[in-house]
Formats: sequence, structure tokens, C-alpha cells
Amino acid sequence: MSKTIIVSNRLPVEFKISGNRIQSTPSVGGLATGLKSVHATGESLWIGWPGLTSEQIGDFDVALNRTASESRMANVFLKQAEVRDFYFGFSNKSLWPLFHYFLEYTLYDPKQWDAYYRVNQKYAECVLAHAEEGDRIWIHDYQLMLVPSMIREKRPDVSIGFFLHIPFPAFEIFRTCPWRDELLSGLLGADLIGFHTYDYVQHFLNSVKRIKGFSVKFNEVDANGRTVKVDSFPMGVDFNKFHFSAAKYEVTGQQFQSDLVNRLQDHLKQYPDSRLILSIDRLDYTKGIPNRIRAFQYFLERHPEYIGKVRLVMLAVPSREDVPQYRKLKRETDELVGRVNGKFATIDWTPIWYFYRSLPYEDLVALYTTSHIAMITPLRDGMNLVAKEYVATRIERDGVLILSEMAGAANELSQALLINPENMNQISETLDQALRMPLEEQRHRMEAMQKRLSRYTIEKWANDFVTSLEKTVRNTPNPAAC
Ligand code: GDG
Repeated sequence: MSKTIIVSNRLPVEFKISGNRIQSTPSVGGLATGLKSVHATGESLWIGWPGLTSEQIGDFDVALNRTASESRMANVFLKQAEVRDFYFGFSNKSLWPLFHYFLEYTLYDPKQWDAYYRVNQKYAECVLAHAEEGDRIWIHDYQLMLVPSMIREKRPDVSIGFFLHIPFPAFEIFRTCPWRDELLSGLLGADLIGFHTYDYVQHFLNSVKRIKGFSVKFNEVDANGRTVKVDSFPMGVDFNKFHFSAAKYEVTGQQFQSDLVNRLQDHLKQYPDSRLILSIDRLDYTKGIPNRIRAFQYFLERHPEYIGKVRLVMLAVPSREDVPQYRKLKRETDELVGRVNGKFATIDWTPIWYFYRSLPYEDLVALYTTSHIAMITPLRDGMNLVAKEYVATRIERDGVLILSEMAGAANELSQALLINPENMNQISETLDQALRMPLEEQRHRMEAMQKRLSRYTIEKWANDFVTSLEKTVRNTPNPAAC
């Protein structure tokens, strides 16, 4: 029976070796969260890095492979220097900032590019070792953009899909990359290339035309005689899982183990008129965290009537601490939070509750359900699943979503209050609007968004992609040459 091979930089779990035992914890992040439900249901094998370097693994490689294979996973082992140059290097110092329009953070180092190339080859070899006739290979994200053509060279018969979870930038941005040609050739080894939005598709096709000189008809590229289909597949969330977890929580009033959520509950009981504004992201410069804090400060200055009545509950999940910009962002965020709290706090009110850690799933759901407003203001974001999860958990259909128009999710969630994350005045006035919004209007907007999200779920996203991949391959049997 044929299977789907999912390939991503990281496996959906993180392994730890303690004493002579291997422990695993689920990874946090959009891709892991999204694909876990796909892996749980189907005939699949997941290939990726287990999160430990070969030096840390030592003699545990065989045991780690055994543990991984019990959950239908296969490890790609990476040395410390490879993680440094491929992951923290080219992936996160070149591609991530470039694709999110942060040219000032984008660094190019040929040594890191070489590591990127070599590590992509490692992933391709691991796939080749596991691919059987009729298998579908589904490669994910910006760390693995060369893998499609590396597999295609050796196995012209297999069907290959690629999905990019981050934006594909406009041609004028993408063209600045010294390895733009190689990256496009790498991707064009696939039969189907998917993006979150129509705009990203257009940006990609534009770069293919102008850089590779290939002809493009509608959404098909003629890549030297091979047809490559390019389309948008907006990723959804596991709507029922979030919705029913929230319902369970509301009905049972269940108390969670976490101090944080219990204190929020106590706070709301004590001050039922108090309003909680939630923000959740990985601590990443693309997520617009400093802008959000500045806008919240501006809001308190412009609307002193809310002092003592609203709170920003800000969960920032540690991320990529080995990249200097992330350490700088952490310092900046700490300072800004300190500044706002220092300026406005009273003995019994602190404007920002700031948490720098990740929380278990149940606590995340409890945070979504206890917050009256979600304020999500990325400067650039491929999709943003947090916005969709917040909507999914609002079982009473109350609550307001304030969402940056720079997030891919804004295309689908047009009933959110959309803002430009650079416009402090607009964010401040939108917060005021959200806090004053009548319940009827909240429900009207929430209902429309829930309707969409309950239809376009994560399962639908995965099925649409895989079905489209199968159709592409059936309709256009591709010649061997890439
Ligand atoms: C990339 C793209 C695109 C967060 N904190 C905790 C936690 N999370 C989970 C959320 C959500 C996921 O992580 C974050 O997803 P996002 O989409 O918001 O952001 P990225 O990590 O940047 O994801 C993004 C995504 O890929 C998918 O294609 O949408 O644009 O950048 O699911 O729930 N989960 C738990 N504890 C936390 O503290 N358990």
C-alpha cells in the first residue's frame, strides 16, 4: 500500500536523553501543530531532525531510530556544525528574514549556503532510502527548498509536493538572493508547489518567469518540458479539537494545573468587568511584538478611561535563541513591557502580564477562552494559526479578533478587525472599537469566521493538497529530466 512521506526540518516531537532513557515532548509551532493531525490519521512516514545533535546523541542513535519508528518517524541526524550553518545559518539568517521582507536582517554567507545544500542532500537521501513505488512525498518549508529536485534526479517516477509555510516575497525582494536560481530550480523538482495565499503564488510565478525565463500558463510552469502546478492552499486548524476542548473547559469549569490560568480565572471572578486582551506568538521579529506593546501604550495614553480595566496578556514562546536578532528582540520586549508596566501600574493593576515560555495545550485553550479580545499584529506572517485557533475556541461566539492585514489569515478572516501593524493610531482606535463592540456584532462576525474555519479545516487542507498532487501527476505524466 502506498504511503505519504512527510518531510520537514523538525520531527513533530523533541527527543531528550536523560540517563539512559529517551523522552519525547511535542514540538510547538505552526507546522508541527498542523501536520500532526495528518500524520495521526493516515498511512504515513514522517522524516525530520529529532532536535538533538549527533554529538548529543552519541551511542543512542539506534535506540532513537527505534523510538522514532514506533511512531512512524525516521530521523535525519545533524551534527552541531550543520545545525549552526544550515538551520540557524542559511535558513534563519538568510531565508527567513528575506522571505518576511526584513532585508536589513538578511545575511549571506557562502559557507552557510554550502551547509544548506549538503543538509538538503541528507534529507533527500533519507527520503530516497524510504520511498517505495507509488508513494507521495510531501516536503515542507523554507529549510528544504532544494530537496524536491534532489529527489527528482534520482527518482523521476515518484510524485513530489512542496508546501511553503511562510510568505513567498515579491520578485524585487527575492531577486536580491545570490542563490535565487538554485532555490527556484530546487522547488521546480516538485509536481505541485503550494502556498498559503494567491498573492504568494503570483510572487512565485513572477520570479519563475523573470529569473528562470520559463513560460507560465495560468498556474502551470513549463519547466524544460516538465509541468509543475502551483496553487494556493490556505492552511486551516483542527476546528473540532479546539472547539470541543473549549466547550469541555467551559462546561466543567475545569481548573488547570497551571498557576497562570488559575490566576486569570480568579482575576475575572474578582473583577468581572475587567477585559483581557490576548497575544500569543513565538518571540520572533516578524510577529510585531514591540509594535503591539507600543500601540498598547499609545492606547492607554489616548484612552485613560481604560486604565485599571484592561490587561494585555502576552505569551511569547522562546524561539531561535541562537540567532542574535532574537536575543535582541527579547531584550527589547523585556524593556518595553517594563516601561509600560512601570509607567501605568498601580498597586492592584498591572497593564501587561508577560510570560516568556510555552504552555501545555490545555492552558493555551483556557487562555483563548478567557480572553475577550485577541490582538494579533504580525509585520509579515505566512498564515497565522493562532488567529484561527482563537476563533475556533469561541463557543459562545463572543470575542473580537484584531488581526494584521499582513497575515495570510487576513484573506479568509475578513470579519476580523483588520489593522496595519505599523499604524499605532489605528490599532489604538481599533482596540477601543473592540472593547465597545456590542455582543450582537461580535456574534455576527464570529459566526461568519467560524463557518469558514469549520469548513476549511486542517484535514481539508491536507486532503486538498494530496488530491491535487495526485491529479497533477495523473494528468501530466512528467518526463524524467528536471
Ligand atoms: C509558521 C508560519 C504559518 C504557540 N504557543 C504555544 C503553542 N503554540 C502553537 C499555536 C499554533 C502554533 O504554535 C503557532 O502557529 P503560527 O501559525 O501562529 O506561527 P509559526 O510558528 O510562525 O508558523 C505561519 C504556520 O507556519 C503554518 O503554516 O501559519 O505563518 O510562520 O498552532 O497553537 N502551542 C502550545 N503551547 C504554546 O505555548 N501547546
